[in-house]
Amino acid sequence: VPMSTSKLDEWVDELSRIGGDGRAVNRFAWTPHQIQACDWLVRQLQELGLEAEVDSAGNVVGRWQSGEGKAVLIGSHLDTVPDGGRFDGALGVLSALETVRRLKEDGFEPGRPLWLAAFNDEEGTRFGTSMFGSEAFVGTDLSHLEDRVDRDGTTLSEAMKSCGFDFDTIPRACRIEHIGCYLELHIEQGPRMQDRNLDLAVVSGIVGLRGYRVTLEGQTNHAGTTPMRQRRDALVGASQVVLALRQAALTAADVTANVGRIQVEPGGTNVVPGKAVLHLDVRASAGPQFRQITSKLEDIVHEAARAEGLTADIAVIYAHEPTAMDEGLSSVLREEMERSALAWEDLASGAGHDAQVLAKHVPSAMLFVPSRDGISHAPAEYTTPEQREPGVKILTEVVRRLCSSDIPRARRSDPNGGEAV
Ligand code: HGY
Ligand code: MN
Ligand code: MN
Repeated sequence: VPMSTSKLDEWVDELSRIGGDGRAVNRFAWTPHQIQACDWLVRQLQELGLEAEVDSAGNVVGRWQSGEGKAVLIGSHLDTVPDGGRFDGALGVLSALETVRRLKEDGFEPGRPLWLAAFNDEEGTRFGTSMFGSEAFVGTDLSHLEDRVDRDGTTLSEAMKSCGFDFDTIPRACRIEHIGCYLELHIEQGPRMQDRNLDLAVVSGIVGLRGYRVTLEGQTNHAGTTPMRQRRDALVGASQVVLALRQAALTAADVTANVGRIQVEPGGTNVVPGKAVLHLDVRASAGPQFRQITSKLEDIVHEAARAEGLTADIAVIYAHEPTAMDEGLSSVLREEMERSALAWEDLASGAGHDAQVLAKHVPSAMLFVPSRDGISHAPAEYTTPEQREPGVKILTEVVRRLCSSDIPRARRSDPNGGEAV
């Protein structure tokens, strides 16, 4: 397909303006920008002749009802992290949209339904509810999230109501029974493809990740009159957690740890902090390391609390297991990449994705396109038009094959060392 006829680049620019200020994109679930992006996508899908709507969990679902059997589902997410880039999630959704456009333009008649999803709140930016939309789509019980609050004290159910959604109707979004397999195109969000001059990558597996809210409480006191050795300083305890956690990740193989935010109270310059709340994220791609870093995290927090005379509370706010991709589907991706004579390799994903939710229910696979200098979750996130095109080309050819034949089923190896499922 000559790139001149591709709509992808135009759509990237158009979508970037929804919640974007020309520098960064801020498009969070249950906000007018997210609703505007969903409505924009529904319009594009309808213009291509698909049935499309926003479901009760805020997902956009487009359906090309053709042929028979379970649907091939393609897509990603439209929401972003704070001050995010223009490609994380969005490029996967728009590449899926361009795939549908090309197949329609070719006069292709799918032998099975082809669905497109833009999952809501993959990032969990406001409420820590990561993979919210894809979890609802596969039927996960989300009732424990109802009273989650954001930084302003707004509850999730109030935020949903403000956009015309009802927390109690989330279960209606479950439509996994109609799906035969899932394919997601995503930017790599790391430097390996650029370092190795790769055009494409097949994702071998997705990292396990856990998000925590750690609350340390000591004693608020006077900064000048409280003897140094009599302080119970929550920020000192938090600082020990930050550095010990980094050390633990540095000395373990293939583990990451990140403290993204610390709130300190009461926040006076001349007041010993009595309370510190840390939001942190730990990851590992294999089961044993994942279990090790999550238990090490607890030891680190309790050790810091003991040393500073603090109380500690550790709350898990999100948790997704390390997840292998489906071998059968991944082989189809590899065959098409091999046929394209482009440079490709298998790569593990250090980022979490909706595919790790879908993979627990249907054969799922992912392909990557490069990120300039590996930057992501930042305004500098970029993938050139020339780097976007191979991804759409492969996605289109693989979808064409999957919609014309049986969906390959293969036994998936379980990275947790358990039995293949
Ligand atoms: O955090 C992640 O890896 C994903 O972007 N939600
Ligand atoms: Mn992301
Ligand atoms: Mn993403």
